[in-house]
Amino acid sequence: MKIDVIGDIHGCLEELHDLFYTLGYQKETNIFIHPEGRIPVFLGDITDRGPKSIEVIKLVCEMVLQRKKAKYVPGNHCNKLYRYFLGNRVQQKHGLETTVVEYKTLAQSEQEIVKQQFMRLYESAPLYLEIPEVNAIVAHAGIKESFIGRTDKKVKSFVLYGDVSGKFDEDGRPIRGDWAKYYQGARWIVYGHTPVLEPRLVKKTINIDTGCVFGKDLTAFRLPEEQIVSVPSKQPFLEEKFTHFE
Ligand SMILES: [Mn+2]
Repeated sequence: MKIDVIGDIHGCLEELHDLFYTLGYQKETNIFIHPEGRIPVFLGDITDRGPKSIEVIKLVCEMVLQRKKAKYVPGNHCNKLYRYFLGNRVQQKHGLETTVVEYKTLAQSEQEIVKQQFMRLYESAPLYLEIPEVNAIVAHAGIKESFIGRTDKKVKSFVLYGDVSGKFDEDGRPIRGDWAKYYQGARWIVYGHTPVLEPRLVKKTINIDTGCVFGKDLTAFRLPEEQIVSVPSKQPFLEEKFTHFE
């Protein structure tokens, strides 16, 4: 099996289309198919902030659930949207508000379909994916080596929100631990969640959230080729949203 892991989309549907075409996929009855049978893996945070979250939900659901031509793991934004659809009281900020506005413009019957589809996608998704064929693990915010194989609360929080301490810097951004620096494993860990200007490669870990929704790129990581493919964003560039690692 050959895979193309796709970074945080955040409603950037046009850039996702561009990326699929750049990767050699073809559009076939609403979805994208690779002529050599490559499998796209969406690594979470498919909605919020960007212009077309609902369309991205529909495409991902069709590819993953109906046609079984792609895989998906959830991100923290997916978790929050799921809790919104459950009827939980969640704060409509940090991007969820844009998805809710889009959702509310849909006809009632259409809302019901989108909600059911997304909830099914979320409920049927693993917390993270182990893909032995390409010696890789795909987890939204990454995963510590000792967590691999576990799905308890601590691991769930780590793969969704990352290596956070609960402390914040002066700009109100969470202070994050740098788990990748300590990773010693032989398997690839492919993740996103923290926007970086260029894919960040540390040992056998790679962060491919190149901040498409903040105006940089949408990035894929191909395995087993270990190849990075990016397309430029069409969104306004917001430099302050990017994290700079040492
Ligand atoms: Mn995230």
